[in-house]
Amino acid sequence: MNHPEYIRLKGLVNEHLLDFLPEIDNKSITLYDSMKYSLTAGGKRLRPVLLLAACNFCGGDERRALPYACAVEYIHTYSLIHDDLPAMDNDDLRRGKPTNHKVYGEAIALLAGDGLLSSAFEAMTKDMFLCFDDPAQLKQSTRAIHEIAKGSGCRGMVAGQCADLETENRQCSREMLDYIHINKTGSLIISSVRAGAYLGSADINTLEELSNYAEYLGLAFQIADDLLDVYGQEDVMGKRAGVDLERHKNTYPALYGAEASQARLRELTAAAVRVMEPYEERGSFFAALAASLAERTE
Ligand code: GRG
Repeated sequence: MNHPEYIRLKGLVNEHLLDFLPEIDNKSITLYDSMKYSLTAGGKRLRPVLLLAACNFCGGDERRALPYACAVEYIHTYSLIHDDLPAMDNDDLRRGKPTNHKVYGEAIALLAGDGLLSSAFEAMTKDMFLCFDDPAQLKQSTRAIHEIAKGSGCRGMVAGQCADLETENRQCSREMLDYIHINKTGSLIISSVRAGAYLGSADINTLEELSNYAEYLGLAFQIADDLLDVYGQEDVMGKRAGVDLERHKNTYPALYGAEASQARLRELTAAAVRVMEPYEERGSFFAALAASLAERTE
């Protein structure tokens, strides 16, 4: 996305992405290198940008939210490393580079994912220690961490991934497909927005509206990803195209066809834009981000 605010927030995340990793002993240098390899391989940084933007939208301080933003990118990167492993999607290319296990081997790739996941919680709880004397901030911080734990775990991303693997090679219902998409992809996106809103001390109505926006965006994002797998260019995506079809994955285009998937994508992004319309200029970044998703696949 070319929106100046997206570029600015993405730049901030890239600049500070390694700052919140724990200091690692020299003897674990391979672990650190493999974590760093995947973190710095590129990526859109969508989830951390959303977290920072939601915090700003609610009047919070984006600098305070940075460890949380980087933490969600650690979690996202861990999920990609594990997803690429032979036991899951068995991919050779990610973010335009050889996947982690192709460079470091399967065992180290597993550990790099584990290391990134726990580093995320170390980074966020380290920030939480700094708020012990400020009950309001401590409350925001606890809520944000709980939100991210929930969205990335067995009530969110991990559950979605499990359902995705279990339904491979057999046709699943439309309800199940939505369950997979909403959990595997949507939940970390939703959690990122909600965590940012908590860190910005959102009131209940704003939290609700941002959550609605993120729900539309999360599902739209996965439908766009499904469509790109069929019609996207490998050099732009940084990964192999046509993989979903090869693996008999349940996707929107497979179940509904390309045209209906594109229509559903447009419906969802339009709904996300509508949620932000009453906020006028203040909501314009979120609206533009949602609109750009539909354009990505046209
Ligand atoms: C292994 C627990 C576990 C979960 C894996 C994220 C995920 C769940 C699997 C990756 C496979 C995939 C294509 C999932 C759909 C979500 C998605 C579109 C991921 C890619 O996110 P982007 O496009 O990637 O934001 P970048 O590289 O830009 O960060």
